[in-house]
Amino acid sequence: MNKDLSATALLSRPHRRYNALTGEWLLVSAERTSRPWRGSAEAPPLADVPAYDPSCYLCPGNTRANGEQNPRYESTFVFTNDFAALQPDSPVASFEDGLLRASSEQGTCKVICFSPRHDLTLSLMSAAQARTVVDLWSAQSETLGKSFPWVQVFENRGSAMGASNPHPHGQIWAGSAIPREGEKEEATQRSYFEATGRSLLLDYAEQEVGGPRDLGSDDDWLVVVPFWAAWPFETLVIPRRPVSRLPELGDRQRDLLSGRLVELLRGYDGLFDAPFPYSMGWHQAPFDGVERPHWQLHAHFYPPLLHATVRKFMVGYELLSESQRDITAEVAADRLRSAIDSVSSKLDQSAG
Ligand code: H2U
Ligand code: ZN
Repeated sequence: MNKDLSATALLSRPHRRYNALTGEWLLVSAERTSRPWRGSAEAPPLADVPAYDPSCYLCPGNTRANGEQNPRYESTFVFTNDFAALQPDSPVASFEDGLLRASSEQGTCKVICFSPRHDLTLSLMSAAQARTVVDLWSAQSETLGKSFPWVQVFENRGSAMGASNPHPHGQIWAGSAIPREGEKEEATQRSYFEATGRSLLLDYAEQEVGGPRDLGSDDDWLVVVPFWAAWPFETLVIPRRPVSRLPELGDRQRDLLSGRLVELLRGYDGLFDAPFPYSMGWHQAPFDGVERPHWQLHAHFYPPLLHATVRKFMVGYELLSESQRDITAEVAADRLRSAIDSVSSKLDQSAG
């Protein structure tokens, strides 16, 4: 087996890659991006977002859709989603009739505002400001984990990803069942740990550090375009020491993470010189009191754009057969790394 990817014909020809974290394969059709595109174009993101918007339901002091008034918060702010998809008092029940099965689900949905400023996205924050968001994710995970085993922290950024409002915010949905993605990652990490005695993602991180898909690493963190990325500029953020859940992160890990996140997000915004849409979220071990040494905390970033105004659609083949991407993970990593470097050098110049 050849251990040097660039010495194979794979990089320039259609091939499949294995996603070790989900156990699924995907198709990589390198150099397919030159095909003509006459489909839909994404609207350019809103310019000139004000620091306060009197019509925003997340700004401090404003009234939400259910008539409640937000406090005049000065840092972060959390409230229960007024249109929650999960309810804590959903009655416990189950149903089975041959192949038909259903079971009730209990949970809660929180909306988490990252800043009182309507215009201060994570990518525009200083590392110290981003740290308040890291602390918020952790504290909310700890609290919600006392009542529900699955705590899904996420952010939809930009209208292309369905965000309803530019005010910097994320969501947390906590529920009683381990959902599909959690189950897949539980199975792959567990079987790797049982076979080797090691953590799948820690081993993966060590293999990627300093390599062609590494976008930035330090003693505690790796930001990488995963070898098996499906979305064009997908990234994975992995702690380099064993950590199962967000609340376990120490002070230094949180500081370094805040810096890495801001660096990555500025690179994303720099790529097409516009606020970059994405869905991101943390995968952490279930909060069910069970020891899960195989589980490694990590964040996924799934941005939809292939070009400034062209999005990747996960449609026909992707829906019916398997995920497919047009540029290799290595090309995407080169472009993202250049964007990160050029934003950093501009910041250095303006500071100096
Ligand atoms: P998204 O932008 O990712 O959709 O998140 C915003 C959430 O805020 C959305 O789930 C909730 C919506 O239900 N929301 C409220 O809870 N109260 C409001 O007044 C408006 C929106
Ligand atoms: Zn994951």
